Amino acid sequence: MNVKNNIILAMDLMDILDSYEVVEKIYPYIDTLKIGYPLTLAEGIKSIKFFKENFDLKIICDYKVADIPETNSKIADLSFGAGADAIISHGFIGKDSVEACVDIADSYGGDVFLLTEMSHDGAKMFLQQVSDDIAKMGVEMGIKNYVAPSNRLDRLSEIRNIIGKDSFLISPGVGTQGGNPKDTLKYADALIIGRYIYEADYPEKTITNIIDFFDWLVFKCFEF
Ligand code: 2OM
Repeated sequence: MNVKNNIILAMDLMDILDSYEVVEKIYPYIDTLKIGYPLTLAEGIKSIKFFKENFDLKIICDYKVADIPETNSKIADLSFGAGADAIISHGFIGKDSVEACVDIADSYGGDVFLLTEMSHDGAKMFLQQVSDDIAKMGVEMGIKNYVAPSNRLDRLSEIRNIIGKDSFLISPGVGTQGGNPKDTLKYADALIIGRYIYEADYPEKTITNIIDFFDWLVFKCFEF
C-alpha cells in the first residue's frame, strides 16, 4: 500500500459530520484513512461507504479482529463488502484465525495488517512477551503489512528487523501518545496519527507542519 505523505489519519471522532469536516480540511495531504470501533459503532459500517463516496481515500478498518476463524471471516467479509481496502487483525489469535482474514481479504483484493505489539502501557503485561513471535508468524504466513508502536522505538526497530525491509509497517502512537514522526519513520513506512490532528484547532496547519518537517529532513540529508 502507498500512503501519501506517509500519514494515515486515525479518525476516531464519533460523529460522521465532524469527521467529514476534519477530513475535508486535510484531504489535499492524505489518501489513507483508518476508522475503527468509535466511528463504526456510533455511525454504522456505512461510514466506510460515506468516506469512499465523498473522497478518493483508501480505508483501513481497524477492527482489531480477534475471534475464531469463522467469526473473523464474517467480520472481514462485512468490512471489505462495505468498501474497506484493508483490515487490521490481531496476531495473538494465531495462524488459523489470521488466515481467515487473509482468505477473505484475498477474495476482495484487499490487505490485512497484522497487529504485533500495541502502544499502550498495558501491552507490556502480556502482548510484548509474544510480539516477536507474532511478527515471525506473519512472516511465515507471507503477510506483508504490519502494525507496531511508534512510542517504543526499540520494539518498533526489532519488529522491523523480523519482518524485513520489504514489508509495509505502519505505526500508531505518534503525537498524543508520545511517538515522534522523525524517529518513527526510521523504521516505519507510515505514521498513524489521530488526536494530534483531528483535535487540533487548525488540522490543516498541523498536518502541513509535520509534512514540512519531513521535507526539511530530506533537504538536510542531501545537504550533508
Ligand atoms: O490514535 C491512535 C490510533 O491508533 C487509534 O485509532 C488507536 O486505536 C490506534 N492504535 C494505537 N495503538 C496500537 C494499535 C492501534 P491517537 O493507538 O497499538 O493518535 O489519537 O493516539 C492501531 O492503530 O491498530
